[in-house]
Amino acid sequence: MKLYVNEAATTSRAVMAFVEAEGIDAEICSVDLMSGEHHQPAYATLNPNRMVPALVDGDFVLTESSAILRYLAAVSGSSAYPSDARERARVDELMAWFDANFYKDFGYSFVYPQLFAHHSRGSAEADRATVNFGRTLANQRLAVLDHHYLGDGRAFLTGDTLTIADYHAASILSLGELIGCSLSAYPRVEAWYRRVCGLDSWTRVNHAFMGFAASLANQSFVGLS
Ligand SMILES: N[C@@H](CCC(=O)N[C@@H](CS)C(=O)NCC(=O)O)C(=O)O
Repeated sequence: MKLYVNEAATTSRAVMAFVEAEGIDAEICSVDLMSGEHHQPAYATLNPNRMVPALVDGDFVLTESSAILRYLAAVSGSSAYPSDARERARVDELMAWFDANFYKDFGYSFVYPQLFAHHSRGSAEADRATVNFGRTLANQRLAVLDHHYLGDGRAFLTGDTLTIADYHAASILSLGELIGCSLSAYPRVEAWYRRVCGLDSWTRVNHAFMGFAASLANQSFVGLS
């Protein structure tokens, strides 16, 4: 199996941490997003969306990090994607929520427009409006995560055991590290996030990302409050 990733990229890190934690035999193939390697035919043929990650298992090519996590959990028989229908549905619910709601607002409207020129909405005014809109929605989402999904003080997103939803979600939330985002208004979210960050597998795959975050530490960004 070959797993195409960028070591600092959000959705790549979730899959890499899971592969590392489960000891899954996958060759990690690095794709350089900064030089545009994902736009070159070799990679763009594999994933016409020109995004990482992508998994190649023989003649089977799979994109979308959440689908890759589910596939890897299935082929490795990992209990991190439970077989019980309701437990599995809860994991799917959280992954869908993070993909469709949280990543859109927190990542694409709040964090990315502050960092990357290709996420600009075309003018400084439009960028400011986007970031303000994203901040409002990100705070609403974090409040739901804090009070509802994690509201009973559970250790992980769907209960007391770690699942692929935790890898997926923590990698998206970790984007806040790039803009020095404080989670202090959301203590259950912060405690859960720190718990995932404390996993050996997480620490091992996040060196490049934390280096990137450190390189931005002197810049000022719009925060959550
Ligand atoms: N929904 C996709 C999103 C993948 C994604 O956003 N990948 C980013 C890195 S985190 C990427 O490849 N970006 C390339 C670019 O922005 O040009 C997934 O979960 O795999």
